[in-house]
Amino acid sequence: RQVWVYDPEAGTPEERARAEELRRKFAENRLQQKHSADELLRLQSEGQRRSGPFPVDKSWLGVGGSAPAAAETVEAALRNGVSFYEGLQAEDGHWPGDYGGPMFLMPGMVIALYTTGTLDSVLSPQHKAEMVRYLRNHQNADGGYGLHIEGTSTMFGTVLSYVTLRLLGVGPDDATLAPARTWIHERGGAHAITSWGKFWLAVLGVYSWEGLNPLSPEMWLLPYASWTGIGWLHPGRFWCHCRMVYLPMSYVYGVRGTCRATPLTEALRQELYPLPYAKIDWNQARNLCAKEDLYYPHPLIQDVLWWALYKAEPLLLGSRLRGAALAECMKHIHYEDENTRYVDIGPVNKVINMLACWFEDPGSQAFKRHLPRLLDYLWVAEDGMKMQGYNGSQLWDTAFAVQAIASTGMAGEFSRCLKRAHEYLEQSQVVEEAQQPLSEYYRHISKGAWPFSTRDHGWPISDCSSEGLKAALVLAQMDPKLVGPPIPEPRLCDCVNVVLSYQNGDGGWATYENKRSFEMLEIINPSETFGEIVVDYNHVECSSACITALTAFAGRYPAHRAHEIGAALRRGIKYLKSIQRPDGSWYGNWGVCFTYGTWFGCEALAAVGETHGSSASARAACAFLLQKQRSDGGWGESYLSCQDKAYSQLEGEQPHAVNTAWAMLALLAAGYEQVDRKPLDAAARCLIRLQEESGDWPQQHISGVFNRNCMITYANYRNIFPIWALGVYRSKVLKQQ
Ligand code: LAN
Repeated sequence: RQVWVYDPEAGTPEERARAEELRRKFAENRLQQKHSADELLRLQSEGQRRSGPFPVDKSWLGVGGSAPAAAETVEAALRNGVSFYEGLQAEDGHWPGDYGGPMFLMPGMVIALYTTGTLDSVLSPQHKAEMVRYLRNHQNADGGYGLHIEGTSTMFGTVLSYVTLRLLGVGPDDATLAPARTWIHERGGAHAITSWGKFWLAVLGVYSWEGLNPLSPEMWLLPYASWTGIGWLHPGRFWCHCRMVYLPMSYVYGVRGTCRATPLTEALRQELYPLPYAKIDWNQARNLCAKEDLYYPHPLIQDVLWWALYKAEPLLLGSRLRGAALAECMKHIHYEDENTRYVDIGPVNKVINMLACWFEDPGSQAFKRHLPRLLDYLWVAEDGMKMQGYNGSQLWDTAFAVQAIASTGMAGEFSRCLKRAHEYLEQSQVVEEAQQPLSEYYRHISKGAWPFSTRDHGWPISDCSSEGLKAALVLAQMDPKLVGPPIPEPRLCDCVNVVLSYQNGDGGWATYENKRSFEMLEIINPSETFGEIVVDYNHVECSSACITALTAFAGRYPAHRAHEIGAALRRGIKYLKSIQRPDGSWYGNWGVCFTYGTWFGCEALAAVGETHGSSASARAACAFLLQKQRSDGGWGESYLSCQDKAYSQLEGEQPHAVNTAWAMLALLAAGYEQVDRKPLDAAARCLIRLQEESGDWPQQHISGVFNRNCMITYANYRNIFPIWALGVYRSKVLKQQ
């Protein structure tokens, strides 16, 4: 658990002054990036975004002054990089890091705390001060707030940040709030917020429940079986994050769970709208959404569906059927809470589950158990306190870090660090199933899996299991005297069992579960701001991670389920080739973006022996990456790639260390050094130039994404991937000299 506790006595006055100084520097750096984000809109309209090929000066391809970095320089950069990174490791072996980014999470927590009357008992004055600092830091120049820290202003971000600051005690005439309010009013008012925003405002009592499209809890009473036809619409078939968010939302909607009226909620009813509250047309507001927020507009069929449910709602409200539906919802909410030790699958259902437990019974044990686990989601960084996208990225970062450090060939030197990471891996594997019967709760098997964060959280994920398995296998090959005892074989076999179970009929792998419905179901995605949330889709990342884990495992334990693994690999590779884009790239779903996806694509091909020399697919991928390489040797992809699904780089930006590392790793996996090492030499030099004296790399633009449109910070990536890329470069290119 990563829990922040304020200690007024911590550090000497000098240390505190230094920390303040660092914080100022970091915040300024963030804000500079913010300004470039504000310019996005202008740049977009001026057509200054480019997707290459770039008219680059590739003079570095020649000789003079561009000789490859000397082996000693690379070695020193690596040693410096790993020893700095080792300093960030926690005692239990993982690497704590900022997992913030989205701007719509903390408001949910603050509204839930305010509603349940626990704001002051859960958050200390220092928590609140840091939250206010964060919200001040991330305001855009136009007064609004984005969906995420680098995004252009949206109604969702602006209204929720406004409300949060007010609940945290900031007055309406404050220099941050006045321009935010103007931003809202100029666009018609807070009723043009997205549907999730409408939900939060309704809970707080500053928006009418009449203004929501129905979140009918009755959907949980539909039959699940597909032969019934309607069974395809059962929430048990949704992507687990979508299912787990709409579950407590529909409970709270179904009971119209609302905060008591207070002078502050009264004031907000006046501040949020440019017209009198009583004059708002709620029926019309149901489908109102500011154009700034609209990423996935409702198809017509949805409007028809919501209209029908809206008409049915007065009959359902308070009925016996509603009672049965609500009981079914609470059954699933309690199950989720208990099976994640009240952490819950993510930040959104965490706070809404807590609210549901409170509305069910304010004095309940369930509600009390929720409270301390809120702190797992909070994180203080140089820009203030934020709510993170998960309870951390502990396992994920640790699994990558192990592979990165192992690639440097300096394991002996850093064995203490690897040993601790090894212990963390061992401790965080999920060793038992969730409570039975799994199928009644729509849960996939977990035993043997690795989670994204911690064992307490415990939801299994295909690629986290695979990266965990690969890290365990790498460590198992090292001297146990140095890195500790290997994880026993039966536990690795359990993991393989999970990984195999995740493969879908079409050969691909999705995230937490098998694909349970059709892409077509996306037409009922009501979220406006998020794309592709209804179905657990296959992804290049998950598929590649599973393929590379299975090949690594088969290399060490060739007899175990050999036939099945062989067949899974063949189907998996075929699937991956089918989703490679005509330009040779893969679209990355969880990182920015084509450099990330293409790295995974190349790793999977390499795992089955397909490289530049032998595979057209690998050659196409290399050609794509080389075409995007900048004249400074690096790569720098903008997050706009993710939303637009087209490679995007902004004019005037620095090369990005993480993109550069991904592209290098991809080229190295494809064996491009055997064709021409010069692009790799230039990329390595670029990474070394970007490295700071301390051995750290700068935190540049945001690197992670989900559901196409929302970005998320992976602070550890700035260290892990440059180390990994230079490590592989050193062993594959320099050692071959
Ligand atoms: C994550 C975090 C980890 C991520 C990887 C393992 C990196 C990826 O390869 C598979 C998908 C997964 C597990 C993932 C899915 C979506 C998550 C859970 C997140 C990005 C963290 C936050 C996000 C969650 C959906 C945020 C809440 C928002 C909703 C739209 C429900």
